[in-house]
Amino acid sequence: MKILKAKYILVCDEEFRILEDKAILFDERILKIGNFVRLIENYPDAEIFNCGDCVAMPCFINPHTHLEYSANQTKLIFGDYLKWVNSVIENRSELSEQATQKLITDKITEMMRSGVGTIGEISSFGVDLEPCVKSAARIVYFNEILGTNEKFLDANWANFMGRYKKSAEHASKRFIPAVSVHSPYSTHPKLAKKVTRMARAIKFPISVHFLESRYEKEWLNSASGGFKTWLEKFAPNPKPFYSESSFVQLFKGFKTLFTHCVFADDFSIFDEKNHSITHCAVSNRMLCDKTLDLKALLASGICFNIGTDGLSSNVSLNFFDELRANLLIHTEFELNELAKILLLASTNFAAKSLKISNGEISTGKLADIAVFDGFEVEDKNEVPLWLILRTKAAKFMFIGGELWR
Ligand code: MCF
Ligand code: FE
Repeated sequence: MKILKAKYILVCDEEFRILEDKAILFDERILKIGNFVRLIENYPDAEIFNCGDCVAMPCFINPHTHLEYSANQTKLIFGDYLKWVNSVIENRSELSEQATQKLITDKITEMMRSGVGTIGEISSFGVDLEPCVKSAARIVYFNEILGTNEKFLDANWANFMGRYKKSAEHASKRFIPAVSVHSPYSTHPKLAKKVTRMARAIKFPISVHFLESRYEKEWLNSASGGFKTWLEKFAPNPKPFYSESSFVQLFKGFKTLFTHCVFADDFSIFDEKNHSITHCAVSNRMLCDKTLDLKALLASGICFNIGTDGLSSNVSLNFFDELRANLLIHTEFELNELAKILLLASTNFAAKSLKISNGEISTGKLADIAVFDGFEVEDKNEVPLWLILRTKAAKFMFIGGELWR
């Protein structure tokens, strides 16, 4: 057992409680929260971490990364989705070859140093499997499927199943195999339906990219625009496979993370119980000219979380860089209020989206706890904002109660 004392504990419950000068007793899970001295008296054998000046909170959950694209620096074209996706097709094999095990491991470590304890990795090729399995982080490993040409669907499925089965051999408390349907424009309904049949049996979460660009919206709603000519490269006479709502309907009743949704204008199409939106603010700024309507999303009651996306559409996997970008982009919110919302989305809400019992400092939850350097504040309600503005790295973390530094 361990006891951690902190100046401030951000509980990250729905009320966003902030505890002052309290301590947490935990092993793999959180056992008690209370008075430091009393906990030491009652549990004399516990290992003590007295971080009197520090801030403790649940580790961040980054539900959407593409580690296989970590070698990208300036190869991929930013500024326009169509130019970007063409540059991905041109460079993806070279980039995945350059994504060595060491590079991917270093990127996971970089994320963890910024307080991330759980990573949702979108795996397109499987080269990220070993570093993810070996990592000390909790990983939800989303094997991606895509393909539009009828001729190659069997081959696409076989390739996907090969990767999925390999990942399933490593399933553990820390490593959760799952699936990702790339997007409505890139994935034939025959493949998407097969995946949902599988998901029904295995009950893993699904991740999809959705409504990320104007091109996608135009394609789904009027079968025209830049995507038409682009998709002709892959299959003759392309037609949209879905409408916005028929695509969402495919995942009705399944725990699904819809990444981006920048061009969603009606959040009521989502299933409130099972669906969540993953917001990747920097990636959206890099690839299109609009950001998610966070106010409308909050009003809709659909759960949301914060992702960095990969270095394919970002320049940093440090979670604090992403949080700071969110603070700057979403000028429609009062700053301190937004800081709280962002921390909650990155912990409690993300845990709910992925169905993992962490993301909150409460009895019974997994002891995934990040500890950050403290600072002086007049009022404890300023802690969320200053934490995001001032922090680059965690001091140390516990994942499932095990110390990581
Ligand atoms: O999330 C960003 C932008 N949107 C879509 N896809 C990707 C992103 N970063 C990497 N990707 C990958 C995706 O997994 O790029 C490919 C897919 O394998 C694009 S489709 C040829
Ligand atoms: Fe992505």
